[in-house]
Parts: sequence; C-alpha cells; structure tokens
Amino acid sequence: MRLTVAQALLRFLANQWSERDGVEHRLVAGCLGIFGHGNVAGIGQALAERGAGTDGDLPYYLARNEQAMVHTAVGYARARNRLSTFACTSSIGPGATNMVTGAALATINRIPVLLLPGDVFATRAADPVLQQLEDPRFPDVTVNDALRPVSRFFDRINRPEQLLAALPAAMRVLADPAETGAVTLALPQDVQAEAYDWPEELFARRVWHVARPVPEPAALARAVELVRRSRRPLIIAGGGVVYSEAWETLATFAADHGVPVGETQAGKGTLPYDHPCAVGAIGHTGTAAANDLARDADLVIGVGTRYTDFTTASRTLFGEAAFLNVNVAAFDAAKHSGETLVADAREALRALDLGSWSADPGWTARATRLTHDWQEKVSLLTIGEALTQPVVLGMVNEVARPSDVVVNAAGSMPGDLHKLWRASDPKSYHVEYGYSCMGYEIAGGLGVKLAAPEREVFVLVGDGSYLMMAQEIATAVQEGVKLVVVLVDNRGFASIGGLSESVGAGRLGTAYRMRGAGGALDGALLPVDLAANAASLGAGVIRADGPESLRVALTKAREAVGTTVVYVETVPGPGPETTAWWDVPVAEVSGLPEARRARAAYEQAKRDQRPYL
Ligand SMILES: Cc1ncc(C[n+]2csc(CCOP(=O)(O)OP(=O)(O)O)c2C)c(N)n1
Ligand SMILES: [Mg+2]
Repeated sequence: MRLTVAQALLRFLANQWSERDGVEHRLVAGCLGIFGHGNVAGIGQALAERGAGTDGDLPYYLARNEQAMVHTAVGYARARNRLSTFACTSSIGPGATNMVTGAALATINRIPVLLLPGDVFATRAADPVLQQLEDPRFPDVTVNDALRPVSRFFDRINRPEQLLAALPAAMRVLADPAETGAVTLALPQDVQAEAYDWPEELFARRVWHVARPVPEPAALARAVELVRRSRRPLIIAGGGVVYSEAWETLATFAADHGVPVGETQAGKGTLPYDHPCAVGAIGHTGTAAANDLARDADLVIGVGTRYTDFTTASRTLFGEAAFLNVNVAAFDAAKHSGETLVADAREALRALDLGSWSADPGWTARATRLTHDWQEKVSLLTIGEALTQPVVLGMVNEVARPSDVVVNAAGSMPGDLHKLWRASDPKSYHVEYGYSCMGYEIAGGLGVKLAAPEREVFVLVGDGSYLMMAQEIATAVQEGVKLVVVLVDNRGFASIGGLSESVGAGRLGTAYRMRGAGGALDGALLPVDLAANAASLGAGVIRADGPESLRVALTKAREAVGTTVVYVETVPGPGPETTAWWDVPVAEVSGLPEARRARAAYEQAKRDQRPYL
C-alpha cells in the first residue's frame, strides 16, 4: 500500500488496541497538535486526508501550547488507568522542545503518551532549516535529542522503512505497565511526506495485552512469611493500586487483616476516606495518623509506590520497619532494600494468602483512634467564615459529588488537598505530584474530562500556576468540554513563600508585587485581574468573596453547561499541621541570623535520615 510515512503512521495508530481483563480500548484515542512547517505537510496532511473530526477513529484536537497538550494527554491516560492515551504532534524546534517538560512529567509519573515531534530534514538538503540547531561537531544532533532522557522510548525515523521496526517497539512500551512513560518518534519533516510501499500487515488490527504479572512463587512465599511475622504492618497505597484497579482487593485485604492503609498523592482515594482501615495521606504532606503509625510500624508494605521524598519524609519517616514492596516495576520493588514482589498490585494482593493472620488488634484500634482524631481536625479547619485555603477546599469538597474529580498539581494546594480532601471514589482525586508542574492543572483537567465526560471535573489552580499556563481554557471552550476551574488567588507563591522563610531566604520574589521605591519587589499588589483574563479566554466567570457566595458560585459552576471559572481570593489563616519533614538543604554559612537558625534546625532534622540499607 503506497502511503506517505505520516499517512502510514496514522493508519497504523488507528488500528492499535489495548486489552486488559477482556476489555479492549483504543490505545491511541486521538491526536492533539499544533502545526508548523515541521508537521503541517506530513502529519497535518495525513490527518486532513483521514477527515480527522471527532467522529473519526483518530480525532484531532487543536491545543494552544505543546507542553500543555502533553499534559492533556497525561490527564487523559491517567484517568483511563493507562489503557488509552493520545498522540501529540508538533512542528520542529520550539514546538518540539516545548514538549520536553510534558514528556518528563509523563515519564516521571509513569503515564503513557505518544509524542510525534517534527524534526529537521533527514536529507539535509536545505540545512540549516528554520529553527534548526547546528552543532559543528555532531551534525546528527537536533533539539529533539533533548527528549531522549525524558522518554522511555525514543527513535528518529530517518528512512520510511524504519517505521516497520519502530512502531511495534513504541507500542510495546506504551502498553507495558512497568516501562511506560513518554514514547517519542521524532519525524524529520521530509521523511513525513515521503511515500513508501507498505506491507498490508502493518495496518492489521493489533491488540496489546496489558499484562497483570503474577508474583513468582518463591517471592510470594517470602512475602507471606514476612507479613505473618509482623504485628504492626502499614500499607502504603500508591498510584499502582489505582492503575491496576486494585482498590476493592486492597479494601478487602486491609479489612480482613486489620492493616491500616496510608496513601501517596497518586494513590489517594484508593480507599474511601471513611473505610475503617484508611489512615489518609502519608509522608511530608501526610496526616498525623498515618505518620504516627509509620514511625512505629514493624513492616511497611508499599503497593505500587515509587517512595518519593514526600512519601518517606526524605527517609526520616519509618523507624525500624522492614519493607515489602509490591510493584509491577522491578526497579521500584527493589527500593529500600525491601523484600520484592514484582507483580501487578491486584494480582499480588489476591495471591497474598495470609490465612487467619491479623495485625495486632491494639495496632488496628490505634489506627482507628488516630484517624478519628485527624478527621475532627479536618472538620475544624475546613469550615469557617474567613476564606482561608482550607475553607475553600472544604467548600469545594462539599459541593462536589463523590464521583466528581478534583485536579491539581503545584503550589500549596497539593499538600492541603492530600491532608484534607475526603475522597470517596478511587478516580476522584487527580493531583499530579510526581513532577508537580505548575501549569498542569487546566490542561490536565481537560484530558481528565475528555476521558470521563460523565464526571464533573473541578480544576483547582493557584494564581501562579494560572499565570504560567491558562490558555487551554480556550481549547476547552473550542471543544465544548466543560471544566469547573477554581482559581485561588493569594497574590503569589504562598507555598514557596513559606518554604523560603523556613530556609532563611526571606520570601524573596515569592509575592506578586510591583517593584518598590527601595528597589525590591515589595511595592503595591500587581494590578492583574485574573478573572477578567479567564473571561477573555471564553470561560464563564463567577467571582466569590465570602463562604456563602463561594458555595453559590461553585454550585452554579457545577450546574453550568460550559467551562466556568470561580475566582476566589483567599486570606492567610491556619493550615493543617505538618507532621513529617522534607529535606531542602539550607545554606551552611550565612550572614543572616534567620538563615543560621534555619541551618541549625536543618542539621537537627537531618540526623533522623536513614539510608534504608
Ligand atoms: C513549572 C514550575 N516552575 C516552578 C515550580 C516551583 N514552584 C512550586 S509551587 C510554586 C508557586 C505556585 O504558586 P501558586 O500557583 O500561586 O500556588 P501557591 O503556592 O500560592 O499555593 C513554584 C514557583 C514548579 N513546581 N513548577
Ligand atoms: Mg498563589
């Protein structure tokens, strides 16, 4: 079949399916893109020829920023438990490098996305082409090489027939739960338009069976032995529990054996907050309940977690605990010198046959008591007359129905959400905290809504994140895809402001203020109107200025047909307590007394850090 490389690529993608538990999904549900000279005549032409409307098998969505379109693909793939994703097509040069951040975000969060950046001429006939980087020593280097370290698979298609090898290899990585992440096929612009006689078999319907690896018997026996010897076990549920759809198995396992369950950001919601074994968020942004238990646990059972520094409180959280790590990726299972169970989360939990073994009843009771105490604190913090951030979050939590989704990524909200949000549905909490990327929120929320149109999606976004990347509101409007965006304005970086103060950096450059008379950024508040900005992008906007008007605004926004932004300014106020450390190194020498004090506290805290050998 004679087709161009771009035409063949799209025809191939439209015939790729994933399958798990007997259900098939389109592996690539559509294509997000922004055209330029590096893709318009290749992928762009091929899409046009296919008639890529949303009723087709590879619908095309025009995005506003290439980084954002990768976020949208990530939001979609995460909401679909990694069984389906989007392709992202860009021009060469800036369009391609704009995707580097999105690729890193995908790979770090272990979420599949297919990136199709245009690339410079393979023939080099007209070098240097517009936007080409020239390297006098290595002429084969292009800016797309920046995508290599942030991709789990990278290939450059310099000849049409290379597709025959590259495409199946790329699909395998996309569909592999242990290896997945950003998959990049760099497409030189001349090659995209080149024709080739393709074998028909390339376009046959192909199903990628997404594995649920079962534990190796010997490893399983060791794991059972380890758990049965423990009296004070604690499960840490990570994103792997969600992607494996293991939430019910986990709930039953925990209840049957009296094992408390703490949750990472990616794992939050795996147990409903009021499940008898749920102890809430764990780690630096964790609850007092989970962290208290972590310090005394004799066995930590990590299920589908990467053990980031937020989860381990920079390796200060666990006392004498041994580790048992259930993970589909051997790399993660081997962390902290743990006993490893390389397996799908659901299969591993099903296979862990512990008979009538239970955790020490005193331990289980302690977990219940601590969680009850924590929930009382949450209730106190999230209800009030002043619009503090916890009160705003409490109000959103109250207005949102259990199946609605909350989306967030960076700033002070992820920590507050982790501790305070009461999730009742395993797919209702979507905080991107692997890359914690400012600007993910709206673009990622768009992806969530495309994946789950039946759910209302509440995007929570700080003023800093909003200013960094709000433009996908226009894309949501274009597609008639409805988001509720709650824009929380505290005039700058509350999170980094607090951190800055704690490390002796005096909040420098963390408030949005005019340059003052003395030359510092301490003048009047910036005359920036973010609500007007949102309206200019085509969203409906409701300004809220008190708890009651916020409740009304959120309810109206939830009922609205189109994308609606609820703009709210928060006031400083008490936040949830921090019960575990985070390692952010402080200046070892300084002329500032506050930095010296911060250093002394840092050195004190650092003593609790352990290598977990
Ligand atoms: C792309 C990117 N740049 C910088 C940071 C570092 N950073 C983390 S939070 C933050 C401030 C976020 O401000 P805002 O969205 O207003 O949230 P707030 O801290 O006020 O809650 C910054 C600069 C980041 N996470 N992502
Ligand atoms: Mg802010």
